[in-house]
Amino acid sequence: MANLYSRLESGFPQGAAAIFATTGDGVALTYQGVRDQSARYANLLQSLGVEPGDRVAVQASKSLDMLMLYLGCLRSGAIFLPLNPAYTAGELGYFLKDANPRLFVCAPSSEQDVRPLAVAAGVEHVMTLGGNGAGTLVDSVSAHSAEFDTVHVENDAIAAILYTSGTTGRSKGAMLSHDNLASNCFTLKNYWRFNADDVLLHALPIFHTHGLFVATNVLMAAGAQMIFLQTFDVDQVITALPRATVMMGVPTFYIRLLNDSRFDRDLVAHIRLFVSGSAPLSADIHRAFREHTGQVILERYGMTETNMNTSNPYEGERRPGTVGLPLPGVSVRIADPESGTVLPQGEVGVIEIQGPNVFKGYWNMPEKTAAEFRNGYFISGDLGLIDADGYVAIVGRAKDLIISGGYNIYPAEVEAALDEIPQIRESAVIGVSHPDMGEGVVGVVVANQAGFVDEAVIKAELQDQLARFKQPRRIFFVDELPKNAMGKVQKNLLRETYENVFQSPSH
Ligand code: MLC
Ligand code: AMP
Repeated sequence: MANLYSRLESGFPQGAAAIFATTGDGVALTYQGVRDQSARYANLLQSLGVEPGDRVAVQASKSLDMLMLYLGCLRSGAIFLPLNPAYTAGELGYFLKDANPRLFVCAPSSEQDVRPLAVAAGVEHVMTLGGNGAGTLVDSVSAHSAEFDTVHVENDAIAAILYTSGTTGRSKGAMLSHDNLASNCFTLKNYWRFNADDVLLHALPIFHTHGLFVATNVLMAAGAQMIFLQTFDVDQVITALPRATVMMGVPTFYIRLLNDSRFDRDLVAHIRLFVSGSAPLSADIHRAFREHTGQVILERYGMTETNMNTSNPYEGERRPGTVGLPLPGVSVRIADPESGTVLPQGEVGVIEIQGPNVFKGYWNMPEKTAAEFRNGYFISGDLGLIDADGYVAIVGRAKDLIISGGYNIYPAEVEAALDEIPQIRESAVIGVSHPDMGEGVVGVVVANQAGFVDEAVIKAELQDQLARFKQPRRIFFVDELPKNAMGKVQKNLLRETYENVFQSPSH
């Protein structure tokens, strides 16, 4: 029973009417519908010649069809490869070339633009999927049988590839096996007490670990149901909360809810669990949420490469400013960033992780994979400590990374795009405190021509180069960047200078 789908399906409720998901439009999909639709997708994939181990890349709006395609991939042994719809054509071209999928599914509205990229990358089939159930993928799938024998795969077989950017160089495809995903989802189901009576409010995107694996796999493992919202829309979330028992989100979700006058204690008195992750939840927001609602948010810590590593306890103290305890079966240690020596309890170092949750490596990048492991542990790049009670606290990052609204942005990538602009000589990109997104992106640039200070020109140049969420919200012009004796930009000084630029309400 190594196939993740088979393991999940063994927990599906038996009754024909058991609901899997309702959407914002009130449309419902039953668990029997999940069995049937995922079988149809698996059959469709086979009919297209998609073989076990082939990649199926998808860049489309969130939809239940996209989830059924994910399950169809699992069932047929194909590798599901979801991509953020915000990626530009240039970014997409790289992913298609690197992953070389057999099938690429895109939004109907972008087909004309992206088909040539897919053809250039040697992709055999291009199909379309709209958020509203339109497109050639959905048209084709209905002709296929709702019977499919889920294929047997080895535990180490790859179930999904998720791309993550790096501090240097190209994006890397993290390969997650059936076993990686299964082990983490059953651990979380038990740790967070998921059961068939739960109703999960799902407002996260499904092209990342959080919304796809943590939310959806755990839900299916428990045979629970979900309210499946297209995006985090505060009105829709407030309307849906009375029907939910659990919500998962990034800190921005909780910040936005706290800012809404309709969000109060009565609205959420029946909720049994609020989970936060993907970005730091400040101890202040944690406390404000508790004071306002009486609910104690459970914060957990994960990564694309490792799934979930630590979690505050379900019963027991959920400590603000910490990400809780290592999950059962997961080993977390704190090491000296340079030497790798394990540090004594209480000292700050780089967080390293080992366990069945840890990925199988980066697609086609054995050297990069090897460089991120030390003595069998994955080097997270997060700085933290473990307190006397075993709680892990993240105190910083050894990697130059910005997390905005739960999305990762690597300054090196944004700097490279800025440096391409003819008017710019050099640049430095930093993250500074943002009241809504946690961190906001700021570009500090030196112009080629004295007196050039046109922020709008620079922003316009970036428009087609980088996904919107990576683009600096503010650009500042300086005569020179502060550098140390080695010539390295002193980003800490820049962060101090620009620390308050997002504090006014207009940002
Ligand atoms: C959208 N925008 C963002 C952004 N999201 N900019 C920076 N950071 C973001 N996260 C852009 C939009 O394109 C828009 O551009 C402008 O910012 C304002 O958009 P908005 O309407 O305010 O944003 P919204 O659509 O509401 O999205 C915000 C959000 C969303 C927080 C709801 O980003 C989101 O769902 N984030 C969740 C990310 C996530 O799931 N992360 C998990 C990673 S897995 P314009 O053109 O209008 O200015 C992981 C492992 C783990 O990290 O541990 O879980
Ligand atoms: P990603 O590569 O998108 O999977 O992002 C993983 C990174 O998100 C981690 O390395 C952390 O830096 C960050 N992260 C995830 N959860 C938390 C959390 N609860 N607190 C602080 N940072 C987090």
